[in-house]
Amino acid sequence: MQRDFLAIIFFVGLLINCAHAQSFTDQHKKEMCDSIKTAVQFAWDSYKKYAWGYDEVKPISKQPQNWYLQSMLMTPVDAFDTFTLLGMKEEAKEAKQLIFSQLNLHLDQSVQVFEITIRLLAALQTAYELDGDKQFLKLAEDLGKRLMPAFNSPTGMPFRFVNLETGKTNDSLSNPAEIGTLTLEFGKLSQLTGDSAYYAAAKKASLEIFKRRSKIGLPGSTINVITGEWTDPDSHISGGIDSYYEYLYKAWLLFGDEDFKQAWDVENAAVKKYCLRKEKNGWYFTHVNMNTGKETYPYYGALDAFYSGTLALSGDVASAEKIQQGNYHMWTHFNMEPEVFDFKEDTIVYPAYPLRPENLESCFYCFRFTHRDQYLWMGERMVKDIFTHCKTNAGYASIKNVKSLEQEDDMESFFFAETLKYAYLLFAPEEVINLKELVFNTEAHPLAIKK
Ligand code: DMJ
Repeated sequence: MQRDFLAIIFFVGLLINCAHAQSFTDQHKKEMCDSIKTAVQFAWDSYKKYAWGYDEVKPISKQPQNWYLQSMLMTPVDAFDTFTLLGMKEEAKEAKQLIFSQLNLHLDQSVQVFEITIRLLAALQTAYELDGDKQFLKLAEDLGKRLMPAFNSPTGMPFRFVNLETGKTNDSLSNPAEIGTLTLEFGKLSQLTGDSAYYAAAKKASLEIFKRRSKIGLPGSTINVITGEWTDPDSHISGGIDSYYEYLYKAWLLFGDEDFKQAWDVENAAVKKYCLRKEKNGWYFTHVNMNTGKETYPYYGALDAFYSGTLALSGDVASAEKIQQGNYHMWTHFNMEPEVFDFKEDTIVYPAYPLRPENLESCFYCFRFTHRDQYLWMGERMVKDIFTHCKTNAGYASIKNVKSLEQEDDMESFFFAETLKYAYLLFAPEEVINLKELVFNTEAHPLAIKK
């Protein structure tokens, strides 16, 4: 009798579980969207209260902070299109007024070309395409012109830093991501202004990396933009190389440029041949020597998680799903995902979680291309973990250590631009974003595909 009773309880439990795994109701999706909007609102209110006019708010000490000597309004510029897509009109208006009244590009300071391009140049162009106000385009063009001297190297690959007032460049040791992640933004600027020089410079830079791939097809981690020599042969898909791959495919999507499609096909095949590892918890990418293909470290991390999304977008949904399985394991195995982990030992190598978006980004793409509710459940778990562990009295904090869940006094602008945007889009009605009509840059700013 007792055994029958236990069997019934087990069976009912199983049914509830299955139902849970299968259906995610519209009401539930709406609740998720509402809770994400509330989070955006709360984080923005903190910025307004404690850091108005600065780059970012520090969410624990409630202090403002700038990247450089003067503010470049990182948070409001990066966040504007998130407000717009989420239908937060008042917040979009506040950010727009702040940008138009205070964004000053006459800066006699050296800035990082990659970061300023993916966050500001892209965001200003998206703002123009979404909002239609020409002032956004004027700012984007001004910024693009000021960044252009960066490409004045013997190889055409940009220096890492450029002074926005004088055009003086510095730091010749760069990497494929910082060199190859400019094509969408500079290409869009060419489309919007009619000046082809922007796209030509960024395209050349990216293809200079491609040209220098090893015999087995892989790039290294560090390259000298003056000599064109690799100075670090470690090859992987992580930070420093990641968005070089992402932009090969996306430049093809946005501009229909065959050169990029060919480069993507070659690079993606090499990465899958030499770096992909099929493990029991999912698929991961490892680090190898670019010349021999020999494994250096079986390390994978939060940044690497983007590749699943790019593969789904490129049509390889089967691989994307296996990689996303690995991404989710990386998230759930340690409270939240660590920056780097050893996927063979299942141990943490670097324990921080700085509010990164890539895992949610790939979850979004996997959902869009499969419509499997499992990705909504995955996303819900990640979003809830962020809300539970990262919330402070003044926004959302990075995590110093995912084991102890100790917080760190930092809220990067990509939390607004990417993490919260992909989280929202995962649950939102699909009409909000049509993937056939736009391409997200690496900071999640959607750029329109020209018909
Ligand atoms: C963002 O600035 C971009 O996604 C970039 O490509 C990688 N790092 C952050 C988010 O993690």
